[in-house]
Amino acid sequence: MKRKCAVLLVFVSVLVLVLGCAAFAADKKIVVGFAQIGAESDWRVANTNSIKQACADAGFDLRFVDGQQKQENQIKALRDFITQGVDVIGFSPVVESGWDEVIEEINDAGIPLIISDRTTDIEGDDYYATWMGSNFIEEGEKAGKWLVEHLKSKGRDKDEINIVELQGTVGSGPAIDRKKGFENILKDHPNLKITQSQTGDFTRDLGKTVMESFLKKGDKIDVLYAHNDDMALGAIQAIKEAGLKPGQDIIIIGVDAVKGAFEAMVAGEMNCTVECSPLLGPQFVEAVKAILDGKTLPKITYTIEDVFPQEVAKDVIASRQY
Ligand code: GYE
Repeated sequence: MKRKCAVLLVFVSVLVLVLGCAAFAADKKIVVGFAQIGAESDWRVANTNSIKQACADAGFDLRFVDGQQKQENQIKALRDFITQGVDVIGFSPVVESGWDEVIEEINDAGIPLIISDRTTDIEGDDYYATWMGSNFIEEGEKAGKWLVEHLKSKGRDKDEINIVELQGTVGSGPAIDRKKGFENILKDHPNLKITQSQTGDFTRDLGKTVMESFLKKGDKIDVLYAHNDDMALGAIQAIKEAGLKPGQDIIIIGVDAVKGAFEAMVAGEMNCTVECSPLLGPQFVEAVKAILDGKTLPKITYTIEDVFPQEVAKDVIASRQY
């Protein structure tokens, strides 16, 4: 009898243990670390909101760090995620170079890595599970093509056209590629020249300051090509303060298609924005789930995007989500 009781006791204990573990496993949240660049632009704020919302909807335990546009802060966050043993790491690299060491550490720890939005200069594609974002070269080309067509429609395609360029963060994927893409188109149009080009670090404040210095030089400026809308919006302010009419005296092209750009276009102060969607949250969440389910994802997934000229702004503005 005693023996039967002992066997039963062992059986019950094991059962309790197994059920307990199962309940714990069901309760255990997926832990995701995300090292964001900062909050430098409206695009970035929308991107952060999209990621936070999608992770909350999925019930993830999201460890989110704002790197305040400093690479060292992002590297520290990535190392902290390794120490915490998160299930998946996501990040958007502020610049392309300088990630080799920390990414090796992530790989050695066996934590899957999702890169979103920006790119690194590391060769090969073994070091990350998947990358999602925009084709920045194509965005630059779209901006260039729109300009060529616009000048043609105004009968100015044979004129000497001076372009000033506000570049994004030095060494970042979108700054390098949006410049490259735009110049790809200019190559076939020698009368279109970039006469001044400087970084505005993707911020509205620097966009304004740098535009002020472009204007101070006193040379003729026909076009402003800004690598994002925030810098274009800052520049519009500078152009107005200089007594000129943005969108008329100077043709203004931005990238992102944020609400502020549509408002400026409706007001006739900006001419075109090339879309770059920050709404990557749902795609990010799907990628996390797929990776943890052991699925293999495509190494690159580009977002599908549009170009919005001033003429369509007032019809489209109400439907914009960021
Ligand atoms: O265009 C800019 C932001 O990396 C695509 O970063 C992103 C860029 C975006 O600050 O507004």
